[in-house]
This record gives sequence, C-alpha cells and structure tokens, in this order.
Amino acid sequence: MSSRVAIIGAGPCGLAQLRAFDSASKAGAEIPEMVCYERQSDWGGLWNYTWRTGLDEHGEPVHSSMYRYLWSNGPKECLEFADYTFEEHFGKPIASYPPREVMWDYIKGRVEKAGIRKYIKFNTPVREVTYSDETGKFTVTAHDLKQDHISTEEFDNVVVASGHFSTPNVPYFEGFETFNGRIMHAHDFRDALEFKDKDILIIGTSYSAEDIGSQCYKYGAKSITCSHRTAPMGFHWPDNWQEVPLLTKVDKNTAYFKDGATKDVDAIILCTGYLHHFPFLPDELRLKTGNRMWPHDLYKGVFWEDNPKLIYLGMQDQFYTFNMFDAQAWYARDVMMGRITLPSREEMDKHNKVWCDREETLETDEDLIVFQGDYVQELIDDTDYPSFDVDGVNKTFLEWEHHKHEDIMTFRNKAYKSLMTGNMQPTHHTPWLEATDDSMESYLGTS
Ligand code: FAD
Ligand code: NA7
Repeated sequence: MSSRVAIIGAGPCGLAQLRAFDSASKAGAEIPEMVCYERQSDWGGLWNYTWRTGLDEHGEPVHSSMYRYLWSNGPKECLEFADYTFEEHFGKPIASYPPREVMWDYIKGRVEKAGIRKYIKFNTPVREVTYSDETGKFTVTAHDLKQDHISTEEFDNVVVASGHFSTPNVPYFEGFETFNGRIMHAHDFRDALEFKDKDILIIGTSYSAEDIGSQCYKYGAKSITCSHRTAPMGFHWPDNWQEVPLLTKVDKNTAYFKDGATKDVDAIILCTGYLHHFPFLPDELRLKTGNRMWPHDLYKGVFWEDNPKLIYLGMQDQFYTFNMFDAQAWYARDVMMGRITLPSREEMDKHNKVWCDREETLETDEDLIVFQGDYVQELIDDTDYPSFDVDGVNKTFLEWEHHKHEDIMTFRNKAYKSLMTGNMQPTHHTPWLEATDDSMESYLGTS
C-alpha cells in the first residue's frame, strides 16, 4: 500500500501542498494517497469571504477574518506563484493591489487547472489527531457536517495547514462591560460602512489596525483613534486620525488613555491579533507559539522536531505568503516522498538555533523581509519549485514600505514589475481612495 498523507485545511497552504504533489505526479512520479480535510464549503481559506460572523450554519467557528472592500495589503508581485502567474490567469498584466475577490480567483485558477479538487473533503473539520508509536501512524478523526458523521482514518503524515489568523486574541479593558457601543475584534469586522460618521477607537498597530482604520476612513468614519501598546505606527495619517498611548479604561462612551487624554467614541475595534489555535492536536504534537518570524520547534520552519512526520505550513508571521507556502510545500513533499532525507535531531536543533538566533537580531522591516527571503531561498534551492528572483521580491517589498511611508492612503495606486514574467504591471484605473466598488469586474476594467 502506498503511503497516505492527511492535509488539514484547503487554504493557500493546503492547496500548495496538494499542488506540490500534483506537479510531481504530472512529472511521472508516484505520489502518496492524499486526503485534504476542509471545514468550509469551499477552498481558498481566509480568501473565501463570508458575511457570517461567530458561528456558521453548522455551529462551527467562522474561519475567515476578511472583510468587504479588502484589497491586497502588499504588492501581488511579492506573492505571485512561480508556476502560475497573474498574467497566465488573467490573460494580461493587471494592477498590483487586487481586491480579495480577484486574489481568490487567482488562487482558485491554479488548482482548478491542476484538477485537484477531488482530493478535498469539504464541510469536514478535523476534530482530533493522534499518533501511535506502535504503528508509526496518525489517526485523524473528522466530522462530515453534511452527513453528520464522524469517522477516522490512518495516515503516515499529517500536514497542518489550518492557518493562524482566525482565532482572535481578545484582551479585556476595564469598563468594557458597560461601554455604550459596539466592541468587536477585527476577525468579526465585515463592512466599513457600519462606521460611517462614527468616532472609532482601534486598539493595535499592525496590519489589521492600519487597514481596518484605512477602510473606515475611506468609507466615511468621523474620526479614527489608534491606541498603541508598544509604539505608534507613525504613518502620515489624515487629519481626522490620531495615534494615542494604550487604553486604560472606558467609562460609558469615554475612552481613557495612559497619558491621561480622553476621547468619546462610538465603537471599539480590537485589532489585537490572533492565536495559533489547534484544538484538534494533543499536547505532544501541538505547536505553541506567538505570531513571529521563526516559530520554535519546527525544523526548516515546517517539520515538528519531536515527530517530523507532522508538518506545519505557513505558521510564520508573514511578509512572504503564497510563494513561501509553495516553497514549504515543495520541500515537505520531497521529504514525504523520500527525495530529501531529514538530518538527525541534533542537526535539526543546530539548524534551528541559527535561525532563532538570527531572529533575535532583527530590528527593521528590511531585516525581517530579507530574513524571510533568505528562508524562502534556502527551501527552493533544494527542490524543483521554479526558482525565482527572491532578491527582486525583497526589493519590491522595500519599495512598498517606502510608498506606505510616503503616503499611506495612496500606496495602493503604485505598480510594480512582475518578478516572474519581467513585465511592468499597469497602474489601476482609479485611485484606491476613490475606488469604492471592489468587484472583480470593476478591478479588471470589464464593467
Ligand atoms: P488560511 O487561509 O487561514 O486557510 C486555512 C484553512 O484551514 C481554512 O480554509 C480553514 O477553514 C481550514 N481549517 C481550519 N481548521 C480546520 C480543521 N480543524 N479542519 C479542517 N479544516 C480546517 N496575505 C497576503 O499575501 N496578502 C494580503 O493582502 C493578506 N491580507 C490578509 C488580511 C487578513 C484580514 C488576514 C487575516 C490575513 C491576510 N493575509 C494576507 C495573510 C493570510 O494569512 C494568507 O494570505 C493566507 O490566507 C494563509 O493561508 P493558510 O492556508 O495558512 O491559512
Ligand atoms: P498582528 O500583526 O499579530 O498584530 C497584533 C497587534 O495587536 C500588535 O500591534 C500588538 O501590539 C497588538 N496587541 C496584541 N495584544 C494587545 C493588547 N493586549 N493590548 C494592546 N495591543 C495588543 O495581527 P494583525 O491582525 O494586525 O495582522 C495579522 C494578519 O492579518 C497579517 O498577516 C495581515 O496580513 C492581516 P504590540 O506591537 O505587540 O504591542
């Protein structure tokens, strides 16, 4: 019997794993039997938008944290698949910051072309994974929600591709229980129009804070106040936007900050990040980490060192996304297929330490980007994933950072060169601030 691989999640990471095996198969190799379990009814992970919040129609936690009007927060040229370009998908160069629907279409295009939907069991959350030292196999228990049937299967490898931007980190601040307005986490944010003409308070200073605040500004919020724990974001914000120290308490509608300042607000949006949450894994298999560039205990950033037959994809904090997931999936595939042999535990620890130590030295965004670029390069050097210009991607990221610091409300009007095709991409037909229709037809200029 050939070996069997379970993949948990059909978001960009899980799809990368399926595509990696598929490409080996199309090149004539014998590949393991694969089963991909996906909790949602469709693929694409976070990019599969839902209007729902809280629990879904089956009583499962809603996975997606994406919202209406979301446009890519980095240039698409930095995440482009090396084996399936945007130009191949759309038949022409397109502007650099596509809205979610356009991105979702692109993600789907590659896997539809590959014909790998057949491996996925939709509406089927994984409930439990265990490992037996005796048999050397994993037992995966999954719940078919449509049939309301729970079943188990055995596998030689398990690939955890369940994402880590879905379970909200929700801190408490004094007075929240009597606040006279809406308190929500970014995970439940869906439509900025809800906050038109409102004074909003955002807690947090990372991507969600920056982008949800910008969305609210774009769609007519009266004022945006951003409260920071560590440091302000420091962009050139519009006049009705201020950055303040950390919230200390709220009383009715009044927010109090560490420096003694106050502000009356209508709503509070907690952009306080997410938890790595794997309720289906036992202690000895479960990755425990915050959102960081080099999660510990993972050799090459993917293999669970205590039992490298367990693989985690995409668990890093991310500058690089889709092409990094591919690099990981191709490498993991080659290990699972015996093309690459893992070193001893001691060697793994040694290798890990080099990356951990380097992570400690990272200070600037440039350091973080180059660090992740070097990691991607290390992985792709060892597999047949089409090599691409990682240094060029790093440079595009740096241009992007520069454009954001020039003007946070216009950076999405810029265009970049594809590192895969070498073609300059066009600027979008409408400046981002004025483009209120985020449909694919509008973006591609076909309506
Ligand atoms: P996910 O996309 O989260 O997919 C995980 C999949 O696993 C989901 O389909 C989920 O249903 C499934 N799953 C979870 N648990 C189970 C279970 N127990 N059983 C079965 N299935 C399960 N990246 C960019 O490159 N550009 C952007 O502009 C960008 N914007 C973002 C905006 C937001 C608001 C967020 C939260 C993230 C954004 N990201 C962006 C980063 C994002 O993490 C990646 O683009 C990508 O979606 C990660 O892929 P993934 O497969 O690891 O996880
Ligand atoms: P991140 O990038 O993990 O950032 C979380 C932010 O939340 C960060 O600014 C933290 O501040 C802040 N935070 C966390 N806990 C607290 C508490 N208790 N009080 C105040 N502030 C807090 O998450 P994002 O949601 O922004 O981004 C995740 C992904 O979504 C990203 O990849 C994007 O592409 C979209 P800190 O700096 O630690 O003080």
